Amino acid sequence: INVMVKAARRAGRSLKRDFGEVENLQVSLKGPANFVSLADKRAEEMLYEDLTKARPGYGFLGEEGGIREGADKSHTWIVDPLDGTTNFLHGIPHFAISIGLQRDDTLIAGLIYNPATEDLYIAERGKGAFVNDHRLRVAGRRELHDCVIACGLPHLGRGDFAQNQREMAALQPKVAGLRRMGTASLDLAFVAAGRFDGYWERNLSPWDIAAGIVFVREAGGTVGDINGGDPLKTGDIVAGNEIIHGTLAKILKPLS
Ligand code: LIP
Repeated sequence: INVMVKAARRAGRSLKRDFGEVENLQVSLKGPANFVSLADKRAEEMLYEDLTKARPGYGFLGEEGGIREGADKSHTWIVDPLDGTTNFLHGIPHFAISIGLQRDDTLIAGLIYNPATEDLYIAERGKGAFVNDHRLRVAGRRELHDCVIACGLPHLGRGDFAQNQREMAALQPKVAGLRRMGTASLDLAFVAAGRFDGYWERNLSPWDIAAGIVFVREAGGTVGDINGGDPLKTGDIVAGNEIIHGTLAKILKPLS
């Protein structure tokens, strides 16, 4: 955790300097509406440098650089240097660095850091989840009609719009509110913090959710793939307390 915190703080200072400087960030497209900028690349290189210096053998899977193998085949950092790139480039201060640590097939630690608000979330398997030293606990609401549920929306070039419309039609009338914030790691951190009662999204990448999965579990919640598999492999995730997770999965699964 100390290694992760130190690395995230340095990369976070770099993101903070770059925030609001879009014209100097050489923004380009990786695919339709899939932006990357110098800010993402700089932050990822800093994280790679610091994390591999502290743990030389570990592998490193980053959103921008892909997989960089290490001698230690059992440990891998799973890193999104800038989750919520679109928010960042539009001056919306809701973005994060997300670092997960996997040992063999188990996620053992996570860090999510929003440099704009300086909220630092840390979680370690079996030791709990915290934001700025306050312990996190998922919300206890049991009925969907009391719940605020977060989601992701497909956008230009990515996702199944018809499926998303079926999901919206099924859920919108049943919940107290739906939210789309634009940063998957923070959506999961907010579920862990009990701010959102639940969350689902499809077509995500491992770096969007590796850290967040540890948070939901350590805050007493349930997180899985919509169809029951491993969300890290499928990218289709649903999270909440045990009851809300079950209710959401039951509604979403037949719409898959
Ligand atoms: C983004 C997510 C966002 C999701 C987008 C995208 P990026 O990550 O966190 O919530 O809806 O599809 O994957 O690309 O900004 O790191």
